[in-house]
Amino acid sequence: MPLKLYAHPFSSYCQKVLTALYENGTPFELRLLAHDDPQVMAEFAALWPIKRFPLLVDGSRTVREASIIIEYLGLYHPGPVPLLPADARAALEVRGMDRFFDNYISTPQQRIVYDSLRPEPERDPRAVAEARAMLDTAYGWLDNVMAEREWAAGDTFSLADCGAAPFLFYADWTHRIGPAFRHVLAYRKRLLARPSFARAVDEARPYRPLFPLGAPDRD
Ligand SMILES: N[C@@H](CCC(=O)N[C@@H](CS)C(=O)NCC(=O)O)C(=O)O
Repeated sequence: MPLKLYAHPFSSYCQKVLTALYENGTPFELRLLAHDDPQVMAEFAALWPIKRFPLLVDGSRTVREASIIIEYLGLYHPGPVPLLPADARAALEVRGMDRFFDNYISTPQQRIVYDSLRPEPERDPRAVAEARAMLDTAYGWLDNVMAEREWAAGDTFSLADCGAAPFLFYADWTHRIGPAFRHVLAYRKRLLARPSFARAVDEARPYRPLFPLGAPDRD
């Protein structure tokens, strides 16, 4: 039975998992979450009432949360590119960077985008200002880290880079990464050149008009 991934190509968390799948050439069936396909939407809601995607189904097993899905793939469907080091101490650094990208790049980025989708009277300018400040702080911290590294956790592409790629991609669209953060900008460029992520970006191109803040004419 093929792996099934409930996902949407334009979603950052889905691109995180797609990047891991493409790194290893892992075959899977995409269950495209689209509002004009109520069957797939109903399947998804029944499997995961929290309704955050992506979601992986492997036979009778349902796997939630992008980072866990990537770790699961490494354990149950390993390919030529291990995305988590076998050494537990090295793995801790990868997981630490993975948490950084989820919590301090993606979370504030999503907050800004979700706020923009609300009707004007329901918007929260203070939360948006805090999210922008968090992104500036996170860019600054990451710039120091990436001054010394090729990939998020060192010399090897890992789980942390799978998340960094889409999160920095959309973070720059949402709250521009300024020229002062040159190591972050260079890292984002390396991520865009990585064939696995470049494929995810290409597959999502048709959906760019959906970006609520307006997709910039680059990347
Ligand atoms: N913690 C989840 C977050 C997933 C997430 O936020 N996915 C977004 C799409 S990028 C989503 O489900 N959005 C739908 C919504 O918020 O209703 C993970 O790591 O997989």
